[in-house]
Amino acid sequence: MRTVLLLLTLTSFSLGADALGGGQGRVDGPDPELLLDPDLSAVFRRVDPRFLSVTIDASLASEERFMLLLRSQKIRTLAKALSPAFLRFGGTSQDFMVFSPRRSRQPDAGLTADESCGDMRLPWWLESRLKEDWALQQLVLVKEEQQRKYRRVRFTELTVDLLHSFSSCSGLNLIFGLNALLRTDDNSWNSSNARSLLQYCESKRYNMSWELGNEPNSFEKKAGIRVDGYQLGMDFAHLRRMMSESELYRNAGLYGPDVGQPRDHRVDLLKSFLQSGAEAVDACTWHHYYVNGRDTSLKDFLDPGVLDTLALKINEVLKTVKQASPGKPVWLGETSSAFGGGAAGLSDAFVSGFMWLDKLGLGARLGLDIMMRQVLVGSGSYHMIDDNLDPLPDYWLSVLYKRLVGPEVLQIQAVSDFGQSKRVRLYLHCANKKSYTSGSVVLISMNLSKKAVRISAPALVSNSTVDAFVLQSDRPGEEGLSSRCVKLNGAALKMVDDKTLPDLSGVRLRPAEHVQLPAHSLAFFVFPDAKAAACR
Ligand SMILES: *[C@@H]1O[C@H](CO)[C@@H](O)[C@H](O)[C@H]1NC(C)=O
Ligand SMILES: *[C@@H]1O[C@H](CO)[C@@H](O)[C@H](O)[C@H]1NC(C)=O
Ligand SMILES: *[C@@H]1O[C@H](CO)[C@@H](O)[C@H](O)[C@H]1NC(C)=O
Ligand SMILES: CC(=O)N[C@H]1CO[C@H](CO)[C@@H](O)[C@@H]1O
Repeated sequence: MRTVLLLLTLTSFSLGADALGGGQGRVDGPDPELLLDPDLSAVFRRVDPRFLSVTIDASLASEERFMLLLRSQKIRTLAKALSPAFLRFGGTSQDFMVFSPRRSRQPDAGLTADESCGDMRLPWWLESRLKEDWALQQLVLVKEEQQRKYRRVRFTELTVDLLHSFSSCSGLNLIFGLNALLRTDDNSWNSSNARSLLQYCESKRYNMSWELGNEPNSFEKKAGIRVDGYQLGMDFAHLRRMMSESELYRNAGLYGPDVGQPRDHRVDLLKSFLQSGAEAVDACTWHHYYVNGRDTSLKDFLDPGVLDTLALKINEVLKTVKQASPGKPVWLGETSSAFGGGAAGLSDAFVSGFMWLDKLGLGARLGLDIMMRQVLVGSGSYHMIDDNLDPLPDYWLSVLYKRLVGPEVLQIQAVSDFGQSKRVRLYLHCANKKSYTSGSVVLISMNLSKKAVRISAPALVSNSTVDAFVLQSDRPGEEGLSSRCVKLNGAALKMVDDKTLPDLSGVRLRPAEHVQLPAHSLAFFVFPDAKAAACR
């Protein structure tokens, strides 16, 4: 069985709709069809098992005490469920941060990093105080960003200690973004501060990897300093030499240049960076946002045309890297829906999931190896965990993705006779072997439209059970799209307590039943009996 035809029938037929909370009236006339042609015989491409990764914006260290939020029991529970993944600490403020060690180890009540992963965490009163203060701090940060006035931020051992203990206790691999705007008189990178940070981290045996500079294409706008790509590549080579002198960091990862998405002169910057820096980096990183958070709308978030713009950007970056440095992995080093901190009411709402899930599907299929989501927690409204440290819809979507989706991407073609398939978006992977037996596949699907869709997949479904995981807003209609609460198969998702996630199991549909994709929904359909040769 090399290729199996799947039949997607788009109707309002409502069998199974109760279980999934969908279901609309019947319509007359012939049903439009979408024919799917998956290739289950071979792996099309393979991504890193940490494909879905996350970031924490360096602005969390704008006052060092906010880093203590990373000791919250709730954040640790939530982060652990995303392992394996990278945790990137970086962003605009990284290029204004200077390591200023305290050296002395005076115990400053509450202001020390716990090295163990045990139960002792942040006292509740301190957590609630920090959450309140952080909400105010964000207003200050937004203002600074608007005026492009960035303060130099000094950080001590505490920031790295907390980052390291948070990431290692949660099973995440830490990437620390170094300041590239410390320059010498001849405009090369002044590495002396980074050297002292690396020495400290080595003395603590912290296993971590590194980056240098964030969005160098806008250094001039942010700091009045112009650094061309070729010089930046030389700076990376310098950092790589420094790392190779360290026993611990000799084989550690170095990623860059974290350039903004292709536009204006950015591709030239990337090209000249690769001339001098390609050999120094283990992966070439760039950033992507679909829209500007200040002037976007609900319509953009559901617009297949907007989602499709990502493919052009990915292909342009892949082509550039392939020419200069064939075989070099390409990563999205920072990415989300809307730049400028996100769009409140959209980036933090159910509707954000369409951009996030489509990005995960498209990125894996087109050739990216890692995607780092801006942000896990902290700045802006594109966070996965809100300011009260409660998970938002994109968090739940990410946890399900981690549990269900394996790194093997399979090919799936869609042929329609009605030319409207852009609003139903589909991707196919092997199912995650930690959750399902080998041979299982998972269909990732989205319906951006208002009406319900029936998926009838004879070859896979009629002889196989299906585990359905359908995510919908807790409220119907347009209004539901901006909800911050999401339902899985009809039940609202909520932590049981600070240490426990809710049950995230699917609805098992019997063979021969049809699976259903309600309006405005995101879904994973796992076919445990698919016996896909590619997934054995
Ligand atoms: C160190 O971190 C890297 C990822 O950054 C990981 O692959 C490796 O297994 C880690 N090594 C140890 C000894 O934990
Ligand atoms: C680099 O920075 C350090 C610390 O600010 C300073 O002492 C040193 O002179 C600088 N080196 C160069 C070459 O500019
Ligand atoms: C599905 O099951 C039917 C009846 O058991 C069988 O005739 C058919 O060949 C099976 N199809 C596939 C694709 O395995
Ligand atoms: C299908 C689609 O494009 N999304 C669909 C989801 O709901 C209804 C189903 O037909 C369609 O009109 C939309 O096209």
